[in-house]
Amino acid sequence: MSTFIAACRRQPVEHTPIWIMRQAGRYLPEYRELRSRVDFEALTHKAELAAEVTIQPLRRFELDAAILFSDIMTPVQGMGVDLFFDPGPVVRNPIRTDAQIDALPQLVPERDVPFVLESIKLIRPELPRGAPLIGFAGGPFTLLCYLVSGKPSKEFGIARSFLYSQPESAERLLDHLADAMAAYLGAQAAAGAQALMLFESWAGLLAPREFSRFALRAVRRTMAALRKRTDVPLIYYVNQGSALMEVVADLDVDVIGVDWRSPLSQVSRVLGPGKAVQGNLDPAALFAPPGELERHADLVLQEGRAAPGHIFNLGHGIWPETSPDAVARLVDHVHASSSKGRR
Ligand code: 1CP
Repeated sequence: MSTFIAACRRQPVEHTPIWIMRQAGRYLPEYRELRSRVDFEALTHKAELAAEVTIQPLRRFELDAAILFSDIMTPVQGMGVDLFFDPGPVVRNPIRTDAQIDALPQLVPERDVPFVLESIKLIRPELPRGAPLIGFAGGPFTLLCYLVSGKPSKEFGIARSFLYSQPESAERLLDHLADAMAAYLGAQAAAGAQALMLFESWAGLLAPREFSRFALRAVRRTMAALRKRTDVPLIYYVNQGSALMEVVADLDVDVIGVDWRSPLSQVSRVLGPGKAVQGNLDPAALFAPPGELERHADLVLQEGRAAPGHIFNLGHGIWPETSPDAVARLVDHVHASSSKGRR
């Protein structure tokens, strides 16, 4: 079994596995080169190109997992929502009425996003070192943020006020997205994805009560459906979720991913012995001078030893300005340092 899957399952590992959120993308010269010729949507819609971009970071670095190159809005496009990327997702007609919610079709992945499943099949045999492939989707609430607000935003005020002004409509939309993402992730596992991750990038916008009522209720629905369908590890990434750990502790997933704001030992204490943790170096730490970066990585490794399983990662996506050399040093250091201090 790969170190990544073993750590997800809270089993002993010979070194702490590491992968990097947004590892395929704009900080890599080979991605920028391809991207200068092909627009982002074409990259995500052409199975061969998405497969190539997925594999790029694993050729350069000894990463322990690959993540499918796609976007959280790709299945939403597959449901017929008209949107474009600039560079974040922009929805031409934001969804704010019951009529729009009721008109959303259910996602049939094999019909609506066949290129995603095709790229998974192309990627699997090409991955170096037998690295496992992570499939992913956006958390229903994070998708709602983009669908209702219509574009990226710091506070997503329009989406958040929607929860208060039209709570029942919000729940209907979330249920629909929860079912669509269960179908989408289930199809990814069937096509060969070896772990599934749900990104709740905007979890931290909500207080625990609203997070539970809206975001978590929908995620439970997705994860419960997936547990019936597949036995691959399930990961829930909760960005800016320090105040939300108590309420996610009883979610039926294998791994909780967190940002850099709380130490992993503290996160794990709240989550308990049934959850592995993933994270949580500040993406800004990759700008520290050599020696310092390694010291910051060691602090994360040390915190992670308090958890029953630890997958090293950044606390959020890598910045486009990051030097690939810093990534190489980080990956090699995490492997060397964690195999010395074996658990
Ligand atoms: O110009 C370009 O090349 C497009 C930039 C880009 C890229 C490289 C976008 C638009 N999406 C992606 C790929 C992507 N998106 C991946 C695969 C790459 C990898 O991880 O290796 C993944 C997993 C995502 C997921 C994603 N998209 C999230 C969740 C993760 C996170 O960072 O929080 C979110 C919130 C999005 C929305 C989105 N799509 C693109 C951008 C620039 C954004 C963020 C917009 C915002 O700030 O609100």
